[in-house]
Amino acid sequence: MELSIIERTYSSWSLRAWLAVELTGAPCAVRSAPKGSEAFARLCEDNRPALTVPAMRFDDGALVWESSAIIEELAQRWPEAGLWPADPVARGAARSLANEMHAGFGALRAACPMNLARRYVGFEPSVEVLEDVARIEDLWTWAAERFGGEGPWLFGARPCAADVMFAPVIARFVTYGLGESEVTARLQEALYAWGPFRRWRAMGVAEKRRIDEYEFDLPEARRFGPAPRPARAIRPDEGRTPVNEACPYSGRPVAADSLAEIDGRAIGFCNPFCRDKSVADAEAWPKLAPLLP
Ligand SMILES: N[C@@H](CCC(=O)N[C@@H](CS)C(=O)NCC(=O)O)C(=O)O
Repeated sequence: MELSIIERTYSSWSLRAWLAVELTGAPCAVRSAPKGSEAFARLCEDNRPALTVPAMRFDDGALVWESSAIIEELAQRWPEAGLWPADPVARGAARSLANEMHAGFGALRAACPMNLARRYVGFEPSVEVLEDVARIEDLWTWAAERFGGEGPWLFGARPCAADVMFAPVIARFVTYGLGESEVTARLQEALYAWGPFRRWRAMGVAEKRRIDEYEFDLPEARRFGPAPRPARAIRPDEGRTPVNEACPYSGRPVAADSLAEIDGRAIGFCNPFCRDKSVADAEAWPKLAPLLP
């Protein structure tokens, strides 16, 4: 499978599809292109008639775009993954929440673009945004009380497609300081500690792309979520020797320009992207864990 996306820090629809793929556990290549670039135009041409990302090319050649369609297709192809709750009553509710998200909340989406790199202080939401926030919190509390049990997710102990649909909204609430319900706080903790989300966020940092139209000139609070291990990229002229010879992700030889110091230990990777996603959040990567001090 190949999933086409744009910048991870900003692309909320791409994030939804990626998280849904992660729920299936199926291997999936990612093709990423910067928004507005020639590479993005080529990607769209290859995915015709899809005009947007995410777009998924399945192994049998099926092309599926629109995040909700991708999620449905994944749910049908991997029924054992439980993308939707098994209980029909809970499933009906989960589908309703997910679809209301896909079709709605335009004021929130327009005024508060997803930006996983920021946590602003002093953002002043409009009345329309606050109405969206109130409706979302009402939906979350309603679902969590009826179907969530001990949580932490909307429909229980593990995330489902409804949580995936709302993941970028949960992140917006963190970025812009929105929401005040107990369920909101619970979902925020759960999302920012969830491995697939942490990895996506770390790769967004490693992409080092900034889209000015999605940035605000506001002060920022401390980063939300589990604190990453102290880490930095090592310059080639530092002459450090890594503890490993093969990249923990690809198995390819370590490259001289792709070393990182993580918790004081020099670890090597096969390219700068692998290095930088590890520096951003070392504990998000199961394959890196055996090399960490
Ligand atoms: N309704 C679509 C929305 C997809 C969408 O708007 N994707 C954005 C990226 S998050 C996009 O492809 N933008 C193209 C562009 O900005 O040129 C879905 O659910 O997948």
